[in-house]
Amino acid sequence: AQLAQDLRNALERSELRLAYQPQVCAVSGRISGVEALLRWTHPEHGAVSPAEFIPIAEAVGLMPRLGRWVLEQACAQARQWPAALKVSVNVSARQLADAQFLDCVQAAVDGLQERRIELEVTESALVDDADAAVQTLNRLRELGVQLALDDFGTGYSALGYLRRFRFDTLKIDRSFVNDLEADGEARVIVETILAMTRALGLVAIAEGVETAGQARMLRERGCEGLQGFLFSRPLAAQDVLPFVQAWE
Ligand code: G
Ligand code: G
Ligand code: MN
Ligand code: NA
Repeated sequence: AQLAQDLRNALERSELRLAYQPQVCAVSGRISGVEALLRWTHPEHGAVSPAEFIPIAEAVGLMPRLGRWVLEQACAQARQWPAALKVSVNVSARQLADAQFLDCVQAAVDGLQERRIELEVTESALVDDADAAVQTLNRLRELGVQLALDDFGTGYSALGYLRRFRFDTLKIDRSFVNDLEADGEARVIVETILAMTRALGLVAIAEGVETAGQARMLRERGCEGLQGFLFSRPLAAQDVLPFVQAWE
């Protein structure tokens, strides 16, 4: 309860910021985009993970406001960066279901190039009311944003959603990437996900790439996008352009 109260104040007190984790295109070798990741530095507890405070924000009704701040912040930041850099933003289940969400996205992406912003949704965001979710995703597509299915492989019915809605990007959950070198089954699963991704005309991005061995295996198997600590940790906004320039 105290954390919920603190979170209410966090926005005004500038305790929240976005970090941006680079994504590498295995084909061109370039940085193709960044994923915005919310960070909260609590005045007493220090860093609190979004995995901890986002469920709280949702439970106490703070998510619409927090989510809007994230979107606006990420889009404002995108305007400062080259148009070739895609900016991905995570969207929670509650946000997707929120009546104001579409207007909020429309306002945030105003003036930005089509497909410059990508929204990442998890399967759990789609389960409650799949029909409504698919309708929202279609509207979002009309607004010119790209759509990614996040944490792929960890939910219950991802394949069903792939049939009902054409995502642009499929993000392979880091649990599979993590086991890639040691575990033949993880390898088969990743290969199957990549084959399906290709057949459906989607782009795959592997998350949580930590070793050169994982990156090589993913590249050899035709995984187009790579993201993880091997390339970069999430960066402060001002460090993104220097990183991209040093990379090239
Ligand atoms: O960055 P980190 O590994 O601590 O993120 C933990 C979880 O929080 C991840 O599942 C990530 O998708 C989620 N997350 C990070 N930033 C945001 C955000 O801005 N909005 C939402 N809804 N989830 C986020
Ligand atoms: O659920 P989502 O995929 O949005 O979560 C992204 C989270 O994964 C971020 O919080 C980020 O800090 C974390 N992350 C990014 N790269 C790596 C990595 O290479 N290893 C691990 N363990 N976590 C990572
Ligand atoms: Mn994500
Ligand atoms: Na993920």
